[in-house]
Amino acid sequence: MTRLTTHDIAKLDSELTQYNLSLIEKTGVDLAAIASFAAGITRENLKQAIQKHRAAVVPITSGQGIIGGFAESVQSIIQFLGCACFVTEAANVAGIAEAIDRKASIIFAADDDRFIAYHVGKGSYVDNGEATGRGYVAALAHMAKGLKGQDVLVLGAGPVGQGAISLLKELGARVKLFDLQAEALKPYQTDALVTLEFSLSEALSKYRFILDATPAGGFIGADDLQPLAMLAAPGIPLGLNLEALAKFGPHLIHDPLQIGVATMLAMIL
Ligand code: 2YC
Repeated sequence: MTRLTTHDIAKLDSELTQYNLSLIEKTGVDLAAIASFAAGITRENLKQAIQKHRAAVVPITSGQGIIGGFAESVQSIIQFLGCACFVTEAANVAGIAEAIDRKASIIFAADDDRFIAYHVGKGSYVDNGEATGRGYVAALAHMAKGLKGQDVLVLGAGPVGQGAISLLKELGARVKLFDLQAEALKPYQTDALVTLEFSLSEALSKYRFILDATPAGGFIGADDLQPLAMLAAPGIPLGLNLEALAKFGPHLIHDPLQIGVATMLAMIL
């Protein structure tokens, strides 16, 4: 999993309103609608369920340690959706105890390997990878005005790609999957709803709708894509190079945390 830097999320909090407006411009719907669609609930359900919850974000110092601004960015996205949320003073296990003492019903926490939202009452959790994949497919589906029967190229069969494939199948899309590692493709070799692609350049030119769930940066050029291509790219760094970004920006969904965190909240409620 790619590790965010403080720079990646520097202005996230103060720019959430304009980020949401850009989502509406590209997809026709806002962050709450995208997250609820990905979670299989209505936007109204989400807004109502949120009222009953209080979320905590617990900073975790293990591994490469705390990312400056990470917990606060997660908190701002949760609050933006109308959910009460606090960042614990303490980190790690002390932070979990503090979250429970302060009556948090949902606990968000990330180390270098996993980022989860844990529902204290149900004892269940949602993983950021799955939520991000589903959230980005929800955004792509709205931008494309529906993906039923459409070919969609998924780059990367990791947790994000797997989450994306699960919602694409639910939507009746025809999934085309590319991954550099044959090992990652194994689970899909016998999946009738998924066609495997073995040439990246061929696949990029063949399909209009693309979900880039790879951690590779700058490998997609403007000439690699169809003129009307639409892309949802949760991967950090961005797979599009600067020339491709300039040309396809108006039809590109890409953010460091927003859609993934919003969808985690919608899925865990
Ligand atoms: O500040 C903290 O609590 C750190 N332990 C957070 C580490 C997050 C590492 N994961 C990532 O940077 C990416 C994010 C995009 C979400 C999933 N992986």
